[in-house]
Amino acid sequence: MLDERVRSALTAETRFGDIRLLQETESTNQVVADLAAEGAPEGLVVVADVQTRGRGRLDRTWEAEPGAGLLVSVLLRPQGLDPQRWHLLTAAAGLAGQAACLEISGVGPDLKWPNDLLIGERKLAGILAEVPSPGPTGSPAVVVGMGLNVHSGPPGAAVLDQAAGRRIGRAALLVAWLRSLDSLLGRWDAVADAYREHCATVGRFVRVEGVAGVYTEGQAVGVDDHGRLLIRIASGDTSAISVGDVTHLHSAR
Ligand code: BT5
Repeated sequence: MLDERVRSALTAETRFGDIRLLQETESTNQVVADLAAEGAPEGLVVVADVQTRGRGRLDRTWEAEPGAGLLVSVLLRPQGLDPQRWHLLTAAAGLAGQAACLEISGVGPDLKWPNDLLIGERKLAGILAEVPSPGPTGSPAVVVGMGLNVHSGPPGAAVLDQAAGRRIGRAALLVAWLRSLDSLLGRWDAVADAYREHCATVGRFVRVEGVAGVYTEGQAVGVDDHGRLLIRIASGDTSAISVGDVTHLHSAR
């Protein structure tokens, strides 16, 4: 999937020098989490053709036929970044996904809070950030994984090949994502600003289903410094949501 020239360029220019390509695994996030617990350094990348237990948030699954999508996880060790701002790692991965799609396929998906890339209202990609045990080094670890439908996806999902009208290379997309992610990491204020600017949820009327099945409806008016979605509800008050599934209802008029 990656030739030597590309690998050495990534090693020279980014933190992502150690890229492991697997045919099949349970979950690339799990592989990276296990290696993090053994002390692997920041920059490890694991890519798989197929996952037997690809996961989403809240015990959900990520589905992808063998070879159909980009299934990738990276190990980050965000030294010096307040854990309250670790949501910026998900934001950076989403912004990098958007940039990589645009660069390689000409299609620029929308970012939906907190962790999706959409084409229209269909989901193209999802991002999952998990905090494994930091390992023997004691330095903090965050695994950031992305699943992106390149050649096909489950019914109702967006697929990059279809949106672009041609076959898109998974390797090119991977390299563009890693380069873009590398350039964003550490520029935390810029990531926060770019996320607010590019997040298509902000400005929309939305319904959010929270963890306990509690619904909040209103206009999304921003994302705060903790990564929470701010919703202006009917009473005029603002509600801050940290975890939930958003449905975009209609645009602001
Ligand atoms: C996510 O969760 O969207 C995060 C998905 C992260 C997957 C990557 S793949 C590489 C790495 N290794 C892993 O094990 N995981 C990461 P969430 O927001 O909870 O959305 C999950 C929901 O998306 C599912 O319940 C389905 O409804 C839907 N879904 C599953 N597979 C999909 C696909 N291929 N395309 C679009 N939607 C999908």
